[in-house]
Formats: sequence, structure tokens, C-alpha cells
Amino acid sequence: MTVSSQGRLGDALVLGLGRTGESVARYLASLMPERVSSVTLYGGASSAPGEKTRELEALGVTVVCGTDEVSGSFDLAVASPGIPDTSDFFLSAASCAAEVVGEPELAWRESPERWVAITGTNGKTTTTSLATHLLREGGLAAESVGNIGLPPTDAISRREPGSWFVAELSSFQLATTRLFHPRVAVLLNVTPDHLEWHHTMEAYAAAKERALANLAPGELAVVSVDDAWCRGVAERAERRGIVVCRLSVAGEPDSADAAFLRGDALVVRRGGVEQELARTSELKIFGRHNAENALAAATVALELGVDAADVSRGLASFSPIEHRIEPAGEVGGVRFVNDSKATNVDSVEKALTAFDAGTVVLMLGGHDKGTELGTLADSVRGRCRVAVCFGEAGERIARALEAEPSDLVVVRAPHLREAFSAAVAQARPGETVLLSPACSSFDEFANMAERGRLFKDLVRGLAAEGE
Ligand code: UMA
Repeated sequence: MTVSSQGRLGDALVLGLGRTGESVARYLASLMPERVSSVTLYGGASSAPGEKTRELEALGVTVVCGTDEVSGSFDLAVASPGIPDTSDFFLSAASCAAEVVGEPELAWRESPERWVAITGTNGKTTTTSLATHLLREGGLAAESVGNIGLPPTDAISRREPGSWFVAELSSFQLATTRLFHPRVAVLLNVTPDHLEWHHTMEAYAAAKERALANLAPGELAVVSVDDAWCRGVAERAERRGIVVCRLSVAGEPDSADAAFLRGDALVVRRGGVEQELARTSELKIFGRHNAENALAAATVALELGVDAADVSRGLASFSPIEHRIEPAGEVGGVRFVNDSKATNVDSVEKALTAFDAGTVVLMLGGHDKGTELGTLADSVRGRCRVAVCFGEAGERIARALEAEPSDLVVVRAPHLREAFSAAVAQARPGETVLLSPACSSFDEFANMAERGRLFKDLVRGLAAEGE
């Protein structure tokens, strides 16, 4: 199989019938017959025919639903990120195809110029949005793509000449990259997550490190040095001659290239020359982790030629993104905050640092990823007054919180709606009801955005009742 952006792709196989699968199938069908001979999409065991499959068939795509067993012979397979690379479905496809890649890899091969790769366990959506905002502030065309919700293959055909793709990449997407080579790669942090997909922490961290895999000596990676997994990545990259801008909100790295906090000032040092870009009090996104996200995005923007003055202005004008510590209203003196995007333990611990200890009624639970809950339980006992545990993981979380004596009030509720009512019943004026669930949403919702929207609807309903 050739990797040139104009080469023949031959007989193509697409795995998955979600956002990614549909985007890839449409894109490949648009290349028939010149570059693609055929497109076959397998939707997996849980898929069924419907409007979407009929639309794809009308474009010339052969759609197979209801099975994980792939048959045939293909030049290239493109797998959706939710399908683990150790699953029967993936392995069956791999046995029928010369190569299996993920969707960002395909998009990059088709349009390889001007990519920024942003990954990490937490903060990648904020950093991606902010980097795009800063590039635009500096007059550059830029679009956020990837895990943030827009498969890059959707954006290739309408890509403006000279524009940047700022790609939020999950470990699932990075695990299936091979040649992917961004202009700059960012690694924000690595903490336990998605072990149901990767099985081991080593495999998860290795997938994240793939963002840097094809950087050449002299090219830039922005890598946190605040956790041991990331420090390992930074050291290996430096040994390969990559310029590593060491990112930290825990101290001041002594390297020539670093991005860090000095007091409350955001400082980026490149080649030993420092620029102070903003004060944390000027940012509309709160918490130390957001200062880290801002430092990473600012470093990317400066590297790509945005003036420091434009970066400073953009940092001050950027607003919080939906579902990430998003203010959702105040009713009867109780603040409501939607952090539905917090789908793992680490992001909840970070969110809790944005509120005064003892004033939080926390709602947590959802799809159980089997994560270890010890540190989460410590933080919740230390910072919250009440925890309402719901969903599939609710009972396991409640038991972890009760495993040690504390003043924390633990309440159980079956689903989000009942959890919301319980939280409202517990909350006192001056307190915050925070949805920061530490779990993905798939036991009850299609995705975390749907969960966040229901939370906000419930707050609106509560406000309307009081009128
Ligand atoms: N499927 C199977 N078996 C599986 C899993 C999936 O057959 O075990 C098939 C089914 O046909 C299913 C389809 O794959 O309908 C779904 O594909 P998918 O799970 O890869 O989801 P997409 O709709 O393609 O959305 C994906 C990302 N989802 C996941 O990685 C789970 C979206 O990130 C991303 O926005 C989108 O591609 C565009 O790039 C969401 C996410 O939850 C936000 N990401 C995780 C996270 O942020 O924690 C990684």
C-alpha cells in the first residue's frame, strides 16, 4: 500500500458505524473509482441496518451489520477508536487486511501539512480549543479536530490552504498511528484511564507517546514533567534530539525550553529567552491544571509564529468550554457546575481543587471502567461534604468512600435524575452541586455531552419551579 497522499488505496475496509466510521466511509467513497476500488463497512456485532446504512449504501459502500467476523481481502482497514486493538473484531479485520490504521492516521496521510497533536489523560480538549483560539488570534487559519468531536477526515475536503489542524488525540486514536507526523506534539499528563481498552498502564502510556513517535531531531514536543510517565517520555525524546519544552505547574524546570508558573505569572522560555504572557487571574479558566493547559497552548502558538501580544490577548479572552467545570446556574443560593467531561478519577481530583473544601455536593458515577478508587476516595473525603453516587459504578464508589471513617455524607441513587434530586435535597445555600462523575456515561447516555445537557436541563427545571 502506498502512503502518498494521492496514491491508490485499493479495496478499503471501515470498522465501526459511529461518527468515525461514517466519516471515513463517506470520504473513501468520494475517492471511488480513481483512488479507491471498493469500500466495505463492518458496523460490528451490535450494529443494525437503518437510515445511516442506507445513506452509505447509496454512496456505493457495502455495509455489513450484526457481526464481528470480517471476511474478504482488503488493502487498507480503518478502525474506529472505540474498538480495542485486542478485540476479536479488530483482530478479525487485521487478518483480512494488509494494514489497519486509525482515522487520524488516514486523515494525516491524505493531508499531511500543518498538524498539531495534543494528547494527555486530561486537559486535551481545553488545550486544543485554546491553541486553536490563539492561532486564530494571531491571524492564522486553524480548526480543532479529532477526539474533540470532529473526525479530521470530515474536514480535509474543506480545509483552507495554509490552515492548521489542531488535533485532540485520544490514546485509542494514537494506538493505531504509524507514520503520523505532526509539526508539534503536546503531552499534558498520563494518569490511569481506559484500562478496559489498553489493559495495562504501560500500553496506555505507550499509545500516548506515539504522538511523538515520528518527530525528527530539532522538532518541538511540549511535554509535562509533573508526572513520572511524562518525565520518561521527555527524557526519551531528548535522547532522540527532539527539542522538549518542559511543561510544569509544580516547579520551574531549569532547561533552556520550558513553560511554567512563576508566582501567578505564565512564563514560556524558548532557547533561554523568557516571555511572561499573562497572570492566572487574567484567565477565565480556573485551577492549576488550566494554567498548565494555557501554558501548553501558548507554547504551541508562539512556536507557530503568533506574536506574544496576540497570545496574551487570546489567553485573556478564552472562555471555559462546555461540560468542563462549566457554570450551570444558581438556584436558592446553591451553585450548579457541570463537569460531565470528567470521565476519570484524575480529572475529578483536579476539578475539586477549584472549590473551597467542605462546600461541595459531588455527583459521581456512571459506566464502571474498573479504575482503582483509593486516591479519589481520599480527595472526595477531604474536599466534599456530600457525595451522591449513581449509575453502574455507584455502589462500588460508595463503598470506596465509606471504606474509611469521615464526615462525608454518602448517598446512593440509581440514575442521574434521582442523583440530582438527592443532591438538591442535601445542598445548603453557599454550596456547590458539582457533576464531576469520574466515569464515562455509556451505562445511561450516548455520550458525556448528553449527560451534561440533562444536568443543565435539570438545573433549568429547578430554577423554573422556584419562579
Ligand atoms: N464498535 C464496535 N465494537 C466496539 C466499539 C465500537 O463494534 O467495541 C463500533 C460500533 O459500530 C459503534 C462504533 O464502533 O457504533 C462507535 O465507534 P467509536 O466508539 O469509535 O465512536 P465514534 O462515534 O466513532 O466516536 C469517536 C470517539 N469515541 C471513542 O473514542 C469512544 C469520540 O470521542 C470522537 O469525538 C469521535 O470518534 C471523533 O474523533 C468521544 C470519547 O468518548 C468523545 N472519547 C474518549 C474520551 O475522550 O475519553 C476516548
